Amino acid sequence: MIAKTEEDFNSLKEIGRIVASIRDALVEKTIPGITTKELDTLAGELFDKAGAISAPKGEYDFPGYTCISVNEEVAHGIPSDRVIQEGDLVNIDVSGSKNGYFADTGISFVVGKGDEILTKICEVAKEAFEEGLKKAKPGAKITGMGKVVHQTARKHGLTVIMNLTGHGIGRTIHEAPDYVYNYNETSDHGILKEGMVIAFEPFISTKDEEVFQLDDEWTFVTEQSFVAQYEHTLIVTKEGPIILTK
Ligand code: M2C
Ligand code: CO
Ligand code: CO
Repeated sequence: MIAKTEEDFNSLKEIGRIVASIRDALVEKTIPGITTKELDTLAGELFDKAGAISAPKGEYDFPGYTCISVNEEVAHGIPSDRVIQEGDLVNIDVSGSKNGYFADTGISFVVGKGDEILTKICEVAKEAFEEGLKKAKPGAKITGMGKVVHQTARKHGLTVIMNLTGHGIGRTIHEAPDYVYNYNETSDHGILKEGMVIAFEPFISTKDEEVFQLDDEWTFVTEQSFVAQYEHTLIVTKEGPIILTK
């Protein structure tokens, strides 16, 4: 969507704060011994308390309030009896709506002490996000954000997942612009506009550049790589991007 009115800005900020606070609560609770289902149940309670609706559940009938992906799972992990272990790479992705406005945020992190490479991809995902953010200006090419994400990954000897992208958001979870690539997609001529609301989500990979879906029809995995995501919803403005999900 293109945010224009006071109501647009205030309502987007409200749902942005809600999904960010649920994300932070789940990250804090992610300790060895807890199951991903227990984390998701907490998210359900927090959505209710905030008078908000989970986007995966509400829009796609996803079997969970949030997507929680562990180790080999890249995204759309289904909350389950899987028990979190020390050293696990975990991604918590929280998206939801209130009063018809949507926001989306996600973060990958390592539980306790883990392999150096896992910490590295999480740090690079954040760095790639921050570099991309510098390109989020009205009038600029959307794919300019992805170009620097890819450059940042390569600078660290890493790469990106080509078939997972950011997206427009606002009045629903996934809307125009359909793709905010994580590389320079030369066929994409989309331009960032004043007030445009996007979810920007670099996916940084140790090697593979594609994900595929498991038979559960949700979970995205790679052949043999680890992947970290870092996602925020933002409004593009000439004064600089407004991050709604800090
Ligand atoms: O938009 C995402 O960040 C998720 C969608 C949840 S709906 C099941 N919030 C995303 C991540 C990976 C792939 C596609 N979309
Ligand atoms: Co998300
Ligand atoms: Co998203």
